[in-house]
Amino acid sequence: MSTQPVPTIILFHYHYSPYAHKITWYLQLRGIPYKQCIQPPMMPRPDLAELGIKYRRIPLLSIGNEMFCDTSLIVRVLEEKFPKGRLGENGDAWEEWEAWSDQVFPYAAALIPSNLPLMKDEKFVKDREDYSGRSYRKEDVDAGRERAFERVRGFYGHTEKVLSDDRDWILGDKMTLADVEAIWPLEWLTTLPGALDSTVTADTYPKTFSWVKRFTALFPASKSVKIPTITGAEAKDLILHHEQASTSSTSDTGVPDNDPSGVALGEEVEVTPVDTGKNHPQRGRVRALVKDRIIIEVTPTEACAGGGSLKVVFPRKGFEIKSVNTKGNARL
Ligand SMILES: N[C@@H](CCC(=O)N[C@@H](CS)C(=O)NCC(=O)O)C(=O)O
Repeated sequence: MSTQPVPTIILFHYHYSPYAHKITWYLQLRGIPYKQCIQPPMMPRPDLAELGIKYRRIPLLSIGNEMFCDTSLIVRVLEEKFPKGRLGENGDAWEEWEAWSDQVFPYAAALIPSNLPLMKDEKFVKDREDYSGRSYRKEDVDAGRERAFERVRGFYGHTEKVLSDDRDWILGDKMTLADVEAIWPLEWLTTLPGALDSTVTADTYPKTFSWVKRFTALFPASKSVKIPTITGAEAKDLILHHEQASTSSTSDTGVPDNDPSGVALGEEVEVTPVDTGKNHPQRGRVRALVKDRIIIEVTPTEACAGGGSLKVVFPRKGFEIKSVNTKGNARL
């Protein structure tokens, strides 16, 4: 029996996305080889559009010809595909931390100082309003800051309490997936000049700041980490490449009769996140609906020689699936 080659893994991200940090850290901690395709920090993202991807959030991760959306799914898929030495091996306590940091993020993002050059860029402001559905105008950001800060102090207080028995890591002596899941928004804030003030420092939350230091020390200096970077055209070619497509790993097809979505196999649908990025639904044909995943087939705008499509996979949690036809009829 021939050994199946490991399909190429490509991370689509930009360097200052804290959600992307969760995945780059995970990949590096696991020693999983991957390539990266760097994306602009705001829309449009032609590399993704070329692949037929309308979903706007970052990061995305492709494995072979499957594109996985949302970090909750990406982490689960990597844990499944690389089970030996997985970081979530000691039960599912990490899932609480995953939900916790999703809660932290909007408050952390509300602390991006309004005087940063990016926040004065009208294009960025509009882009983030489209993404978040909330105002990024200076006066609104400034007005919401203290309330957000109060919550953020509560989040640092929470980790401080958990670490108060002098444990090194969130679940005890060992660094686990819970640390990766919990740390990314807190670490991000410590790197954003002007986001925090003297109420959140290594003096006020010493255990948390030491934990962040301990965690980031696990990684070599970023300059010495050479992640191969590829262009959008190279990524497209790798994803749609015929042999790669045949190493497909999401073997599920089909839709159970009693699926609550009411959509059928092969039907054209739109998949949309329920929280942010709602203005960018992803279209495709239903290939499978399983307990925790939505798998649709997407045909790129101008496929490479030999044609090809890709499977785009979403978690069910946090996403809505709707038939395009039903939507069409509803509009009549
Ligand atoms: N639930 C999503 C959230 C991802 C997310 O919100 N990412 C931010 C970047 S940290 C984003 O997409 N911002 C808007 C953009 O870059 O288009 C996930 O876990 O992947």
